[in-house]
Amino acid sequence: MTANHSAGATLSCAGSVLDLSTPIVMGVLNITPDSFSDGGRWLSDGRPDLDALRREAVAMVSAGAKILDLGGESTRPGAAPVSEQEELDRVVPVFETLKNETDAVLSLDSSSPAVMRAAAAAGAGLLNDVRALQRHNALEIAAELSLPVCLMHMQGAPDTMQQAPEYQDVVTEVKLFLADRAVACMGAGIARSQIVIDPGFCFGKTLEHNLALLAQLERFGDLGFPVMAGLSRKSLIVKITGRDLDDRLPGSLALAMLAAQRGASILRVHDVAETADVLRVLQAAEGARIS
Ligand code: 7PM
Repeated sequence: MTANHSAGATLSCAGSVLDLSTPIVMGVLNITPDSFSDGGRWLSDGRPDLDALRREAVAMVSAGAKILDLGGESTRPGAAPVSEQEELDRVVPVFETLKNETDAVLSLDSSSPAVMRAAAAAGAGLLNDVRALQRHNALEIAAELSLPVCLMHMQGAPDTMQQAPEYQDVVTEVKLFLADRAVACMGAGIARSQIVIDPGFCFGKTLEHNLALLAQLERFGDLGFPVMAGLSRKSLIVKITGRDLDDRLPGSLALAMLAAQRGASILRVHDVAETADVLRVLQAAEGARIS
């Protein structure tokens, strides 16, 4: 049974309303030179390749993506920090271009308040922060922008988070962190209905930690917020299957199915069409069981 705790939930994203009563797909467009899976694909000479991004965005939306996640800072392990100006130069032109190209919600993957403000002005409909709005002024700016926010858990920082991740009880600790950040958001004036939470797979987690979070993903639904899961092409697939980067699709699809069955409302993925088919099969199979 798909334990969708956000059944009936919707997310109001700057004029677009997302129906979260069944799991939806968020397509990933990393506008960075070094993101682990599509690094540099959307940049040429360090600048966004707007034609290539336009084509990919249209393709992702026609394949079923309801949200596109655009980020200018690679947050994979060991990633080099990027200046705020570089992040702005990468993402703002892309929002300005894509907002007229598709009716998908455009999500900003950033922790920088200045980038959030600029992206909102350029068409962002969702703020996705891997640091859960902990940077100075991030809470206040997010509240001022009145956009929905995704709060993700990360232990440590991208350049060191995978060296020695350690928890007493990873699920309880991650859940408590997200509950705490959600309370901080509501205290800053962000409506409860505008908050999404995300356990942050591979952000300061070993394979065992990631598998425990996936096994107990339904516990995050108890907090009453829609859950986002980003498992696509991540390192846990390599550790389980031994596959290299170009062959992580089967593992990614299996993880997407499991996350959806365990209550995830938003699946953050690189392979949109394939994941959309997985969700169609899941919903048909669950529908058969229910009826
Ligand atoms: C390691 C490998 C770290 C890949 C990060 C990545 C998430 C995200 C990213 C996630 C939310 C990549 C990702 N992952 N935002 N941004 N949840 N909310 O695809 O799991 O490069 S970055």
